[in-house]
Amino acid sequence: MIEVGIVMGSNSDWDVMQHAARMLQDFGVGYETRVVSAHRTPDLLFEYAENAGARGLKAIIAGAGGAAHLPGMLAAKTPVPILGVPVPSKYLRGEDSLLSIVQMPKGVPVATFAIGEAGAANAALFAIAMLAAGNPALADRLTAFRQQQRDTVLAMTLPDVQ
Ligand code: RP5
Repeated sequence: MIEVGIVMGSNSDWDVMQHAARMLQDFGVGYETRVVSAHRTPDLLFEYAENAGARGLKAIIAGAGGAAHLPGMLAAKTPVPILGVPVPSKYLRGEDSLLSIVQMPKGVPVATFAIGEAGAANAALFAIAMLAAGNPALADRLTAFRQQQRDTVLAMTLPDVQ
């Protein structure tokens, strides 16, 4: 069952967005991936957003760089929660992407994550947390993931001063 859509403005975003896909895969959450560009395929964007709810998507992770209008325009066209991932851009290193995604007008929210790989992975974890509210087995996997992170940090050691 596909519950999460991962969309991005270009296949050049995949290096970053694959971290969302990998996380969903690790948790056994069904997802799909698509290139949907706000500026270059606006009709496809509308079609994807308009059908998302009826197709059973519970969340859409949308990554874009530069003038990153994809997450906001999806949010304008569907009530399915949109999780926006700012992709690092060539000239402004993703600060443009971040501000384009986060500064939504009141009434049309996009949950906005960190620039780059951490944001993509965290968007997936956020979608997993939302789905876990109605899925005890998934909630258990999320708890185990958190415990594993905790144990990794507790086992960290630091070198002696040279
Ligand atoms: C955005 O423009 C995409 O999300 C991508 O981050 C950026 C550059 O796209 P390409 O020129 O690599 O196709 O729409």
